[in-house]
Amino acid sequence: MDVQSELGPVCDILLAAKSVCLLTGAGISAESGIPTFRGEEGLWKTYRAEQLATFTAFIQDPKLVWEWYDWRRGIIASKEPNAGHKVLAEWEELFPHFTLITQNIDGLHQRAGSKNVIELHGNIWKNRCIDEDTIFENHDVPLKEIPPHCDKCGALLRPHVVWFGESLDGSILHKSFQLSSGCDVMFSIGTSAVVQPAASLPLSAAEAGAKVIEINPDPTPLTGSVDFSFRAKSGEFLPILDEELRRRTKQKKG
Ligand code: BJW
Repeated sequence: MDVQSELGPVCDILLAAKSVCLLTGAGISAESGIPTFRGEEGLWKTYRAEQLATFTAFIQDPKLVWEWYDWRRGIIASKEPNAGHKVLAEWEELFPHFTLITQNIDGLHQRAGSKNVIELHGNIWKNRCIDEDTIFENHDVPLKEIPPHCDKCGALLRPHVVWFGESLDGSILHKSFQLSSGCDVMFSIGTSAVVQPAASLPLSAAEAGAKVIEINPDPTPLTGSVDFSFRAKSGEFLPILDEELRRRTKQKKG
């Protein structure tokens, strides 16, 4: 889709929208230098998902799984939010009803200034006791103990993230579907749209009548069902869209 010719219609839709909802994935953090999961540079190229991102894998070898998370925490801690994260943080003020739902566990949206972020797959800076479910925030890089144990009961701690085969938090998921199916415009940004149930959020928005806009350098299973698909990097495209939106808003006012 040609960016320049489609920018106008997208701005018109956004300026008329009462509520805007976004789903982000690993691609929005790619320009910050954080590896995505799939694709040429993806994390699964080096490690098989089943080896590391399941509870079974964790119980079989907690040290290996924690070493992987410790490595990723080190990468994330050394990176900064990019222009895409920053635009979305500013959009909290721009749109009266704005919802940011992310599959990412890296916390970069919050570091860019986003205040209300719905985290579908958890957060890498939180650890959870496997016996009592107590959650501990932990920003140590590297971790002091691998695998770490609960200060209260001594049981193993696990990363507070959602692994394959695990259910997402019911209330978070319910709220996400409610918001996506009630919005006027839904964005799908930097996600391969293959992991369920997150990938169904833009579809639920489309089914409820929202306009759906995808931003991704590559096509995804969602591409054929959206209204606009911009083949672009989010850190480059979002600032262009933001500038055009603000220019038109100013023009309208005066
Ligand atoms: C750029 C860019 C730039 C690059 N700008 N873009 C059917 C229905 C329901 C469930 C299933 C189903 N079939 C199978 C399932 C089970 C499974 C699933 O979906 N599997 C699929 C792989 C088929 N789902 C689950 O298990 C979920 N639980 C569940 O469904 O519970 C109920 C249930 C239980 C038991 C049995 C069945 C059902 C849980 C899913 C948890 C996902 N967890 C992970 C790991 C989190 C922790 C961690 O990080 O370590 O979440 S997996 C990984 O994938 C991570 C991500 O959040 C998630 C999505 O990945 P994402 O963000 O899309 O990244 P990529 O790498 O895939 O894509 C990046 C994109 O960016 C690419 O498209 C690039 O082109 C693009 N990009 N540069 C913009 N600059």
